[in-house]
Amino acid sequence: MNEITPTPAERAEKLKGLGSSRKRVEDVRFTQGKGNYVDDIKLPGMLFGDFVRSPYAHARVVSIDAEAAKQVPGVVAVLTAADLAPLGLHWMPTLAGDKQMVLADGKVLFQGQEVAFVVATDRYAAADAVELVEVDYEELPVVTDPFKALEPDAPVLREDIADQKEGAHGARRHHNHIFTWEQGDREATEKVLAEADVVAEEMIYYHRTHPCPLETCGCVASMDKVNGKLTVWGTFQAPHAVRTVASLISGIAEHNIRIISPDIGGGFGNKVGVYPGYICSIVASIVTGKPVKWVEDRMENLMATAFARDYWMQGKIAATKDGRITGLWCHVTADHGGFDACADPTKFPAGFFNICTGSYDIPVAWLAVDGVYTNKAPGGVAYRCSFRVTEAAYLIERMIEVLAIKLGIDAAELRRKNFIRKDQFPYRSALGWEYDSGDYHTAWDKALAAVGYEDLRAEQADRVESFRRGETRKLMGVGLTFFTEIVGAGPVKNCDILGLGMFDSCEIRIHPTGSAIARLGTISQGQGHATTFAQILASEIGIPADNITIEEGDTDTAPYGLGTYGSRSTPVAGAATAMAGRKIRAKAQMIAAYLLEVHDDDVEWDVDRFVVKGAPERFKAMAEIAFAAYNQAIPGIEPGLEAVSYYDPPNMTYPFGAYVCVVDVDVDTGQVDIRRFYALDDCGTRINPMIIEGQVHGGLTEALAIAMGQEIAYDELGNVKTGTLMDFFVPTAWETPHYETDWTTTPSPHHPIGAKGVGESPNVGGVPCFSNAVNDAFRAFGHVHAHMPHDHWRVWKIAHDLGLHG
Ligand code: MCN
Ligand code: CUM
Repeated sequence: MNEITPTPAERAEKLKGLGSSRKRVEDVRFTQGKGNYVDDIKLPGMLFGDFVRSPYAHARVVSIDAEAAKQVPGVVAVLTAADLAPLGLHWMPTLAGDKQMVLADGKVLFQGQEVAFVVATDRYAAADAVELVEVDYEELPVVTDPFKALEPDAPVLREDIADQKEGAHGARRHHNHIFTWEQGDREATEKVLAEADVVAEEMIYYHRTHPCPLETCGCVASMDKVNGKLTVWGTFQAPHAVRTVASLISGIAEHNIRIISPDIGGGFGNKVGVYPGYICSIVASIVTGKPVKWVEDRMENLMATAFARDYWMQGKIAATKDGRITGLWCHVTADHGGFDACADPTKFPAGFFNICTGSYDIPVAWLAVDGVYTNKAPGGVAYRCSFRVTEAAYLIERMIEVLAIKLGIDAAELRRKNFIRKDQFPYRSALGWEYDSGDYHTAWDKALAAVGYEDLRAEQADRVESFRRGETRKLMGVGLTFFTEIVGAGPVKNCDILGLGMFDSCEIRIHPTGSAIARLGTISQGQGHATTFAQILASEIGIPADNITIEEGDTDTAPYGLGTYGSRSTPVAGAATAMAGRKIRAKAQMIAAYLLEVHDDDVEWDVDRFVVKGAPERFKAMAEIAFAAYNQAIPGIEPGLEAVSYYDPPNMTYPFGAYVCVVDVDVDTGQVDIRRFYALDDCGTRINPMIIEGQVHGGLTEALAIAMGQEIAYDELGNVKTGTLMDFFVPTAWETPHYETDWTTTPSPHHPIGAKGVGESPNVGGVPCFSNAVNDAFRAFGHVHAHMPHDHWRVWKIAHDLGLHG
């Protein structure tokens, strides 16, 4: 038989499908200044909004005098709660089932809270007028400590619900208490703890931090009073959900609302929430009949939009003498700030924190999370976190280290001993998850071999000896982490946001000449969806990725989807893309069979064509099939070649990773040098290795930031001490170390192409790894645990408290 040229492998390579390190198609625009961000949108007659914000963390608003502000030339309106109240818009629902003031209604609950909204013809006029709005405040006692907030005589923060005994997630036991969320078997766990050979206990605090994306949050709202249509361009990570919520809140019919997320300059979870700025801009546009733009500045972003973490986690872990873990107990005090505006699936008020048994086969566990109001900004969850998985991974990966110290067992060995084994998958955890697939031992051994683990420990021991002899002032730390992620929310049966099931979607249209457009319910904020989703399709339908346009973020054109966060795009929308592709292929098969004059079953798929079985020289390539779909009357087949898939995943995906970090710590300055960082990620089938590597680099750098210095800190009066980039650490190329990336591939058994998410993994695994490295450096001197962030001062303090400064 003649050899068919080009070969299937050559044809596959041309497609740039799965596994190709295809260059990011977005970058052609981005690197040439052709990105189109919210602030690039300029409409005729557009007005600008700016907020008057509270300087106090807790105060009564006695009066607001906007007369002087209104005299500023160009000022069109000054909105206060009193103006929004008749519309029922002075409060808005939060994603967590709570409600939040849009503009201060009688009191303020955190510094930076929105008090009044000034609208002017010019951004500068709006800012000038903000200065002239006179607000008379009466200060109230401030609570920034969640434990103090729960004391019996703590000030009442939320007067609107002070007497309400039931919250969105069950009973409230104190006026500042939001919910208690309990999982697992308390009795069995406490019995195991009581009878255990060894119990390690620690209070692990994951400090308050902030995603701080390069582009802050903002929108342009434009109400067209003639056709009754409201269009809002905004930095939205979930445009369809915003449309539905906007319709429900405003009463505007949903078909008359169009939400557009243009290019987004980083989201990291910060752009999931609904902020007062959006509501005020929409109202202002309706009132004035003009488009209204609102874009917050850096300080506003850091002070008032969704923060992350602020979790006080008390952990207890039980084990046998030889290091077999027998139980995990955890109680979390979760500081949610002034309103519970956390972004989690409805049934999970603490997100997927119950993944806190991690990668280990732990027979029993119990977990309770208490949500608490304080005088801090609302939000929570955001920041590359997969719904509190970051906190969960930090807890278990610190607790393993604490246990290893207590047992006197090597921490790598302790992990290996307790890993869920390959043959145990699918594995049901004590706190209720079903892990889809994993091969932890293989990944761990590969990671330890790659870094030369034994040698590192030997070197570390030598270093301690040299230190004791006074030959060096630098200690060496080896940070280990093995994490299991849970991404891809989620099965509609247990995951929804405000009642909207968390499926996702893809709609494909093949053009007559064999190129295509696919639209998805997700929205890229830098993840490279236009590049990678085209690759999934290229492999499914045999059209080169370069000939496929990917479009997201316009609710008038994209199919309904729940958006991009929780690394759900690949697990959910990626699956929808593959499934829609398969529908295209099924129809293409019928067309090909017709053209080849054989039965449907007599043709088979071969990379980019259907071939007659046993006669590969007889084929119809996808381009030819596409044209036929539009030019031939085929009996029993509609013209055209389009498909849509709404995909409800049967389960989440469980990516995992093995990270090792080596640091040198200067005992006298507290300076930590990252000598080496090795990251092995397993995200199942890899769509684009180069993009994965980019995601890992970015996530690790954010992890470095969080672990080593980034913090939203408050003083006792509730003043934000780190509200500018002077104080809030954002690493530059200078601080960022070299990363060594690696992988194993354990496909997800339920995902159509076996892919798991990866976007959040490096942050989930990175934070504990950096932190473990710093803590480990002092282990030889009796040190067990110190709170993050490990800035120079705190590291110096560890050394000081251990008496290492002589
Ligand atoms: N990918 C791949 N192969 C896989 C898994 C993923 O090639 N097996 C690719 C995807 O096709 C996609 C990227 O990696 O191009 C990330 O995919 P995924 O893990 O599905 O995550 P999402 O696309 O849903 O992105 C969300 C995730 C989250 S929740 C945060 S927070 C975060 C992150 O992505 N925010 C980011 N990475 C970010 N990267 C940038 N540049 N900007 C942000 O705001
Ligand atoms: Cu939790 S940050 Mo991401 O889910 O957008």
